Amino acid sequence: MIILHDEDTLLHETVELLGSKLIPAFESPSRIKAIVQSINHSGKHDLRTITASAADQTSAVELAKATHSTGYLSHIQHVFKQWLDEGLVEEHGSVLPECFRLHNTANSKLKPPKDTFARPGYYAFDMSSGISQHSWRAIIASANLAVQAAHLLLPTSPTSASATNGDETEAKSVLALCRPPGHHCSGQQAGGYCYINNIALAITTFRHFSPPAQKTRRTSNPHFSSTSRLKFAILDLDFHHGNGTQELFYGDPNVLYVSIHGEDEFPYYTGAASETGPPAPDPAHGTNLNLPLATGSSFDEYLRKLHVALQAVRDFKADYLLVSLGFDTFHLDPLGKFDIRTENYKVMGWQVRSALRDIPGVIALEGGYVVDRLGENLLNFLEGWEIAEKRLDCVGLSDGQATSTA
Ligand code: SP5
Ligand code: ZN
Repeated sequence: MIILHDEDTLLHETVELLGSKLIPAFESPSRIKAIVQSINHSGKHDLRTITASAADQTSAVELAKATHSTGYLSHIQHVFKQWLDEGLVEEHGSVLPECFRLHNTANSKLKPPKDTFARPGYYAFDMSSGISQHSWRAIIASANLAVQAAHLLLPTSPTSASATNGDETEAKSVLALCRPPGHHCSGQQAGGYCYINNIALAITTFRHFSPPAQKTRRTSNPHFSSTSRLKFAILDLDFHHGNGTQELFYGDPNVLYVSIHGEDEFPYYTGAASETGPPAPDPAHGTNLNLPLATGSSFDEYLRKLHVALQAVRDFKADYLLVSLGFDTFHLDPLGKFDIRTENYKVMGWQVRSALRDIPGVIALEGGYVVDRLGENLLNFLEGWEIAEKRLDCVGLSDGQATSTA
């Protein structure tokens, strides 16, 4: 597997509230360090450490404008310095929101508050989206990884990757070690550790850079001026519902969003099975599929939902697959509540890729907070994925039986 990593993603370091205590955020640089170390140690994958050039950064910001408002992006980029200059935060501190958007009858047209101190609450929906000194660099590096992953899968890409042994095969899937993650944020609100929706940027990249023959129909994204008839399927396997991704593509008939997530868990207000897209006869009706799963569920119960999800993705006949991959479904995760074990991820990876074998796929990392188990969980998922992709035989992966070892 080609795996993309950028060391700048380690620069974002913030805090969050646990009860009334401020603690280092669970979403920490050590997550990526642990994953990179495990990948290197395994010697199994084509890990490419890249650094976003100035042009890459500019391009990522331009692509992000199809997804996020310019006011929001500018806020995320500049708020730390503004707070620092006004003495509101210390050099090694974090910007956190105070007062959130207030829904009210009299003044429904909300605008950013004039007070710098109040603005983070306008551009966030929770308090786990703090901004530190170098967060912006990490956020852009993370987004760029998703963009570069998409570039590697484009049919005409000169960098379209051959395997490490130099054979002619084009890459079928690329994993982007995104950090910070992306699936909780949409237009102009950060939240759940997310600032830019990395998956959305990958989709915008496909739409923008695909050969002209594939770009004949106008997209439904009002911010995106190009045209495209490409279809995308997003499979969200993080423990939490990807409210941001759902929101971005809810009205888009060319993007299917499917998610398996903890029922009634964070982000609490989205993720119900009743959220199926705009009402018929809207063409986007039925292009959103939420599969909430009770907390405490076993891997067998998870697999039943996964089969429903994979059938929906197959039926959609997408040109590209995007996987939001979170390991907070792990049984020990501090923020997740499923009973999924390390060896189960091999089955999960196999199930996904064997059902969707021929669709070029970008996998973007989302959550997962048991730092010292992240590497092995990811390696298991990739092993199952590659067994399926290469059509190798492996006993036990098709029926979840590879669950009893280790
Ligand atoms: C990308 C991602 O996984 N974001 C998740 C952010 C979740 N943040 C809030 C979770 C609240 C859980 N309640 C605290 C339980 C402490 N044991
Ligand atoms: Zn999560």
